[in-house]
Amino acid sequence: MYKFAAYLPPSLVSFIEDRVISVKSYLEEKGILPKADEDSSSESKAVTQARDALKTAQDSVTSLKNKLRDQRADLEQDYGPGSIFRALKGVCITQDAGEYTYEHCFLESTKQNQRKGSNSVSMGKFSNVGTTTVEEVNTAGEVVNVEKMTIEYNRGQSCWNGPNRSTKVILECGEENKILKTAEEEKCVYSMLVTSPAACAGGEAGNDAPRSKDEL
Ligand code: MAN
Repeated sequence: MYKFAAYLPPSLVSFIEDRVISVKSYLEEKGILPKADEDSSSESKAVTQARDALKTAQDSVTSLKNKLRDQRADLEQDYGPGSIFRALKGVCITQDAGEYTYEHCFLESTKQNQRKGSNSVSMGKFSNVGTTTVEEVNTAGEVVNVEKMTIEYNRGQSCWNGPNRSTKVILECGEENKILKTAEEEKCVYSMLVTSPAACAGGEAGNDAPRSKDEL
């Protein structure tokens, strides 16, 4: 086959060459082959476009997968009975008390922020929604056990010679989201008494306005 063209009539060779040139320029025009004046290492427009489209599609798959992962985590998150605390996630309330400002961000964290200075100590990260029994004096003056909802936070900043800080937020029905009292029950074990409309009877039945006023 060496110098095959040399054995063909010149008219046939030039005919074939013309056909090759016209097919090549057609393919270049359509972007299937790189243009002759382009660097031979560069790829054709069609390949670049296909690569860009693939990258865009891959990026969108990654972003959808991330969204799905977040939605799944959200479905597994404990928002309390009837998901009553869902709307409060990330809502932060504070209370000034002595040298600290205590902070409660619903279903996220509790903090002890120094009022003079910027030191902030984690009193725990959200762990679970639960219940606790507290003693209350009823209208007849008797001490009775009442079950209250709690939001618990643990794995806070470690305490010198003690446990990692933790907080039990005890909820009461009230018109406002408000910290009434913060106490250190034991070293680095805190309790916070918090009022919220979400803790009012009937709140778990849906997102209707709390029925506390009727009941009172
Ligand atoms: C800080 C505060 C206190 C805590 C001590 C423990 O002063 O977080 O609440 O009892 O550290 O060393």
